Amino acid sequence: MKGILSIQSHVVYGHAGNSSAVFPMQRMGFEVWPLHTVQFSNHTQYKEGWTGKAFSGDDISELVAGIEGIEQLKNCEAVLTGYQGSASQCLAIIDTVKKVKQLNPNAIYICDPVMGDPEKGCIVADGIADYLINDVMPIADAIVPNQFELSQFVGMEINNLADAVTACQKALTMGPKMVLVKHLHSISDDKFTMMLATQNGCFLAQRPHLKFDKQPVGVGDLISSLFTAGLLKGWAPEQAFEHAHNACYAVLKETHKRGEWELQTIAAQDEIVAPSEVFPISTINE
Ligand code: PXL
Repeated sequence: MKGILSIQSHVVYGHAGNSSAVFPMQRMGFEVWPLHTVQFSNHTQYKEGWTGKAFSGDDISELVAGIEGIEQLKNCEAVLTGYQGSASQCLAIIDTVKKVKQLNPNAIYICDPVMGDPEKGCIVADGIADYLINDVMPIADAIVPNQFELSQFVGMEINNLADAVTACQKALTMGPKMVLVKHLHSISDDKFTMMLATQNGCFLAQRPHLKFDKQPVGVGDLISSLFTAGLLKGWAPEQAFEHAHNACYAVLKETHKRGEWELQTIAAQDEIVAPSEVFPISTINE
């Protein structure tokens, strides 16, 4: 049975990491093999804190070896990674991606390089960012960074649209064939902006900024999962990008309407498949 190996965090309560990403991919029709990097009570942005633990790099390798043992790893069509619990897990991910690609040369690797944002309370263990930049992002087919993560990867500041295009083009020379910037905050205050860069050019998607008392968490994990599912449907990257953008907005609208902080992926499930509000993407002419 073919499937998507999704290596991310698990939260018992709410939606972040695999707890944000798995259901949308299932709802879009895919078998998902969730492999958890941490098991926390809730995401790390609750001011009350959280409980739980990170797994080790060996825990990941052991589970992947088990799937290989039942001769299913060759059926892995995509590896998707997000929030990592320890630097040693990055090494296990590199081994996993290599092994999957050996067994299935058509498999793709999508990397959401979660580096953390201490100001927001997104806490990521020390050493992870270095591994992501130097070892993990270069072997990905697609990366899904935010503006900060992209600027760390390519080693340049991003202050406007032209910088963002330059940074994406540089990233395309460093290994990945697709760069989806899940949030470009320096482009506009009143619109939420995402960018896609491939060898076909650069594309922009913009949607209204919904005002939340507290910004929902796990939105990036949702976007990378929707993009992965779209690519596996065989859609062109631009189409997968536009769908991810529209479906993400639909989930945010439902979350906003209900006055919730945790993403309302279950309530918005039909919109994940067929978003009712569509924001056509535009091509950026350089
Ligand atoms: O969405 C990023 C993320 C993933 N997993 C966990 C988190 C966060 C962000 O705070 O806490 C556990």
